[in-house]
Amino acid sequence: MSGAPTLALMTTTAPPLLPLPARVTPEVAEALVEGRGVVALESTILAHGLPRGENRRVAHEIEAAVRASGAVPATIAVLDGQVHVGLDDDALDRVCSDDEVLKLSVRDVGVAVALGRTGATTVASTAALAHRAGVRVFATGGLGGVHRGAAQTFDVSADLGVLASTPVLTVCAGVKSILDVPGTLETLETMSVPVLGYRTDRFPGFYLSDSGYAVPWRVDSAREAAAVAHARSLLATDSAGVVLAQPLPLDRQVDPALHDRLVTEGLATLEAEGVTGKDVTPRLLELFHERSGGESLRANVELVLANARLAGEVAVELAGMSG
Ligand code: PSU
Ligand code: MN
Repeated sequence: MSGAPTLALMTTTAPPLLPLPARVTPEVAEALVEGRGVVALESTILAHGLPRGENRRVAHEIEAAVRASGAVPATIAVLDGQVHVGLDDDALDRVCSDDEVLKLSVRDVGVAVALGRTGATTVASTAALAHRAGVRVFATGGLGGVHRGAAQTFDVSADLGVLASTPVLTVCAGVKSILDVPGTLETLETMSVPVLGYRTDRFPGFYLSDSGYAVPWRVDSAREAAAVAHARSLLATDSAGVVLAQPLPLDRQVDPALHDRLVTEGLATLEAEGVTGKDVTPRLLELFHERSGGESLRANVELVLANARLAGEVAVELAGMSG
């Protein structure tokens, strides 16, 4: 990022200015212009992935985790047709409590902006908007991916296509085991998205520390992860993003037997209810939280916070390399 003209484009107090039709909070804009570490955060996990009440507390904790690593959090959402990069307390309150908040993937963002709607951004749309704003690191819980039975339903998350075309490093705990994990890993390979295990050779399974599949690469520090993104940028081989997958510690994962039961029952309920499309992931998460006595929620929150912390470290390292 360079100099003052960019700051002028990003000033939040003025009406939206082209070419970035977004409100960027002064804190985020300044950090970007000064080349400091910034971490994008999605809002769908808040609006549609966590229960009401809990989500507001977690929203604050995620941002605090990014700050604890010395980086600036930039939670992204669309409010009344305006893209926001960085949310103040009122905006976070709204995302966490308003029933009108839609789930916006990349294809929906332009529509929501044009029609003046309000929505939370998924991994796909958050990564796309983060890139547009000049943010290179992103933290989330689990990526969307290839759903089980996708050969029949064609349900493959738009997250994968965006990761394949957007140079943002995404820190996650793998993909939820409600998905077709090997199918998702194959697709990431086909789409030339590198997957790095953080201090592990195994691809994490979100609630589970190990999905049962290997990762192609391992890094052992935030510095190594940042170096990967930096090298890809220098080599101009960074048209795709990087997935940095951090597992829950083994003693913090959800009990595998409970987990298997939740997946089996959850998928059956979904089929019985006829849930499809963008409602699949939120409904499954809701069922998990209801049926696990809070265990899935506990694990979900812990892994998101750990990812936010690691993303903050990577963002700081990457800022240092580019500076
Ligand atoms: N993983 C979570 N919680 C979530 C999601 C993923 O632990 O809320 C959300 C993310 O926003 C992700 C989206 O981008 O679900 C994927 O939805 P779909 O499968 O409809 O693409
Ligand atoms: Mn889907």
